[in-house]
Amino acid sequence: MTTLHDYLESAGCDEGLTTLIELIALQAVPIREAFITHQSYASTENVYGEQQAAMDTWADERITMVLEESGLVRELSSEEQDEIRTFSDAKYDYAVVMDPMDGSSLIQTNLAVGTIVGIYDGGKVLQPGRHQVAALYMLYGPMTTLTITVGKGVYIFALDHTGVYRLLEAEVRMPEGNLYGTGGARPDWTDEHAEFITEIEKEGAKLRYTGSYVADFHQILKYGGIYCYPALKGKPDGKLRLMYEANPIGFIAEQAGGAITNGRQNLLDVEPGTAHQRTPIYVGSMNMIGRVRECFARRE
Ligand code: AFP
Repeated sequence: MTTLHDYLESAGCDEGLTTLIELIALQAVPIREAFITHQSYASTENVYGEQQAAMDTWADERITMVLEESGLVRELSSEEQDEIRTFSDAKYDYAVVMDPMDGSSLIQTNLAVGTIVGIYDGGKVLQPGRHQVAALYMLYGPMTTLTITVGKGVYIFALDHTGVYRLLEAEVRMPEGNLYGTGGARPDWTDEHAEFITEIEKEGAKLRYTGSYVADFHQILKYGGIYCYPALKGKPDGKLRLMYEANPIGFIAEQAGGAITNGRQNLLDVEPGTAHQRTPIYVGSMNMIGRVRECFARRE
């Protein structure tokens, strides 16, 4: 069965990118082990003022250390760190953005959480998402899976008991579908968002939302539909982050035949101003994204 290594070679990835992707993917092994010993919340807050789960800081420190030691990464920006890190000794020019532990508030409930990563060439993380050379996420569910694109379609691998990723699904296509998940409380939704949700609910869309973006998106990737975290009254940029959450998942969605938008613009085209900027997110099947665009255009 095709391994991740076989696939990256056949996709024409050079040695540096192959090594970097494999190194990141293999962090799933210690991360899975650490869940048992890092159940609690830490006493620290991240740059957004959110209390960090013990696994937020553990996974962040672990992946940061591994990337710094690898010599493959010149810049690193993590959702859990205030500043962009520069590794001046790096021999390669890759730049990495990451949400080391997405959905961490669900760890104590044993629901699926994940690690999201975007990789750029050229040594800089502040680039539009469209410039990513690879995007991936590990999903820690009943299986540990790696969903990846290197700009040549989307592939899903499963981690086996020997620590090898084996191909589970090639050339994944996101079907049209009618599942939806949305963040934010209904009284806080904007008029555009409320109208969109009301319309799709009337047409039979079915709610599926856990509060773990990576898990909720994976369901949309497999079954079709839409994941939304909208602008909220008083929070026009919503909650999720452009660089760590929107761009890697958006790249994967596009490569699977879906799309990502803030309602008015494809998020992969947004030039990031700062590493931690937030954005409203709508990501999913083409039919649903088309409906979002229509709803927003009607209110222009
Ligand atoms: P945590 O990593 O703090 O659990 O945040 C998760 C997240 O950024 C994203 O994974 C979820 O989709 C979203 O927040 C959930 O937010 P709500 O709790 O407001 O629904």
